[in-house]
Amino acid sequence: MELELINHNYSTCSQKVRLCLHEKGLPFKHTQIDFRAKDHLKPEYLKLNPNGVVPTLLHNGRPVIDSSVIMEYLEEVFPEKPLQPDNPYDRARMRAWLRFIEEVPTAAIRVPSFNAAFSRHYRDMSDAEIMANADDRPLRREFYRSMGREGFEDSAVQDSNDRLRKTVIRMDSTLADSAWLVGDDLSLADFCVVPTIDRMIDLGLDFLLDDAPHFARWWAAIQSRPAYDRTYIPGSRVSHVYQDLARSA
Ligand SMILES: N[C@@H](CCC(=O)N[C@@H](CS)C(=O)NCC(=O)O)C(=O)O
Repeated sequence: MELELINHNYSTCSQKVRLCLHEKGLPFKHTQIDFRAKDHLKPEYLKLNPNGVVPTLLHNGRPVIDSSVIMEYLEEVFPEKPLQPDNPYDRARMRAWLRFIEEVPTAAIRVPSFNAAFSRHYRDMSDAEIMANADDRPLRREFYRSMGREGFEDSAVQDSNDRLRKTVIRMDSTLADSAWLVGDDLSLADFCVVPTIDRMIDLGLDFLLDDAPHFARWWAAIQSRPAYDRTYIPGSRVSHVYQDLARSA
């Protein structure tokens, strides 16, 4: 197989790439790592991705890392069924969205995700174990240190909610004038933020999506893409794995 995606079903960064691969109709081998076994921190994986995170794309065996970089790489190598504008100015607008999404909502969603789902794995660790666990993470040492054993404090949760809400408002204002985040065509910018929105809903943060009618229309359009269903296979939501998070319909 020409393309292999080393990833995790419920990793939001992996979902960005899966959305693109499915939308572009590119077959790929789906290799899932085991986070609990720390597969992503083992020497053989760190040789491919020294950041110790997923996803990693292997293209004919060569690694490409970082989800947004992978998305743009796929555009360059497989330009059929494009997911980027054909002119430099609009591509710059798309990239500005990518950078904003990486810096603001992608970082913000980690706080409620860890508090609701993942921090439970650290609750019974000693201080030394907490520090050693944080020190193992090439990209996220400070993040794991500040989470500690109890999860993030209320002020961090509030700050994260504010950043998520500001993202929705900014999107709603853009989507008042265009079908997608960059003009009339779906692009990488839209797919970059989809996993954060899906995670917000999964965690019960959908109240942050209220009163945003243009955003609501966009979200319905995203959900009607076949690529969306093909990406959100069983195990792709934290509530599929941590069943105490599942809400009754
Ligand atoms: N900038 C990287 C970030 C990737 C990232 O943070 N991946 C998360 C899952 S969404 C991960 O592998 N976390 C592992 C960990 O926290 O140990 C990208 O976009 O690929």
